[in-house]
Amino acid sequence: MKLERDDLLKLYRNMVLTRKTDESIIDGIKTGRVVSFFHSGQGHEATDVGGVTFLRKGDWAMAGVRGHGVGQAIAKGLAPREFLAEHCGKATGCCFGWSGFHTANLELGLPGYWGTVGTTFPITLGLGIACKKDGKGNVVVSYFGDGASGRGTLHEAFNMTSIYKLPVVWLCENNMLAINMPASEAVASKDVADLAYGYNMPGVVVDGQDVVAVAEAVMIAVERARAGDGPSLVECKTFRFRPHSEGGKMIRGYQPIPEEEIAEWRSKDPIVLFRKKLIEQGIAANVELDKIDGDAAAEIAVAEKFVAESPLADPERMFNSLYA
Ligand SMILES: Cc1ncc(C[n+]2csc(CCOP(=O)(O)OP(=O)(O)O)c2C)c(N)n1
Repeated sequence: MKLERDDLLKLYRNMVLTRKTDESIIDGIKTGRVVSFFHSGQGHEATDVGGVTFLRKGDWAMAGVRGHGVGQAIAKGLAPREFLAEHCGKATGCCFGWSGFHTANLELGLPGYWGTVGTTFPITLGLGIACKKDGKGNVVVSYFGDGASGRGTLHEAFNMTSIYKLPVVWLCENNMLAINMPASEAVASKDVADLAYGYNMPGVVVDGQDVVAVAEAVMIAVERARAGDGPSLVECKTFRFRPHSEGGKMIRGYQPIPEEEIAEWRSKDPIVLFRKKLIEQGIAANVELDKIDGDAAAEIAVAEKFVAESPLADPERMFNSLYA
C-alpha cells in the first residue's frame, strides 16, 4: 500500500489525538475525574495507530495493555469522548460507563480490553475463525506485549491460526518491560518475531517509533491474511514513557531506571519524530501540523466538558447488559 499525503496526515492526527486522550486521563486521575485505573500508552502511539489506521470497517483491532487500546480505538473511529466517559463511569461511555476501563465497541471492530494478560490470544483465534467463516475478507490485528508472549495461550493460538490459515496479524509491542520484569530475563528468543518460525508464518521486526514503518509492515501482513495465506507476526520495538500504571515508578528488576535512559527513550517520541519527517520531506508545513494539534486539543476540551456534564452510569444497565 502506497501512503498518500492524506494518509500520512491521518496517521499524524490519530497519534496526536491518542496522546491528548491519554494525557486527559492522567490529568483526570490527578483531579479525581477519572474513576478507573490507567496504564498509559505514551510512547506507543506509532505502534497503536500505525497498525490500525488503514484497516477496513469490518476488521477487528484487539488491543494489548498499553493505553487501554486508546490508539486502536481512535484509529478505528471511536470518538475520544466515549473513551473518556467510560473511564469516568459515565452513561455516555462506549460501554455505558460500566466497563471500568475495559472499553469495547463491537460495531467498530473493537472487541475489548482484557484484564488477564494472554486472554486476547484465544479470543483472537475465535475472531479469526469467525472472519474466515464469514468469507468477507475481514482480518484481525491482535496486539500483545513482550510479557504476554510468555503465556501458553499464545503458543496454542499461534499454532491454530497457522494450521487453519486464519486472517490474523499478531502484533507484539515490545517495550522491553512487563511491569518491572525486563524482557531480557523473560523472553528466551532474541526477538519475539523469532517465534513465527516455529509456527510457519512470516515474522518481522520493525521500529515501533516509526508510524510509517509499522503501517507498511502491518498492511503487508493484512494483505497476506485477506488473500487467505494465513497469519503473520510483526514485532514493533518500542518504549513506554510512563510507569506501568499511574502512581507507580519507572523500575526495572528492583532498580529505578536511570533518568538518562528514560530521557533517551523520550528523545524517540514517535509524534515528534514523525512531525519532523513530514516537515523535512515537504509533506506538511508547521502551520498545518499546528492546526491538527490545535483541533485535537479543542476536541479533547469539548469532550471533557461533555463528560463532566454526562450522567453517571445507569444502575439498570447492570442487569440488562448481562449475557444469559
Ligand atoms: C495472567 C496475568 N498475569 C499477570 C497480570 C498482571 N499484569 C498486568 S499487565 C502486566 C504486564 C504485561 O506486560 P506486557 O505484556 O509486556 O505489556 P506492557 O504492559 O509492557 O504493555 C502484568 C504482569 C495480569 N493482568 N494477568
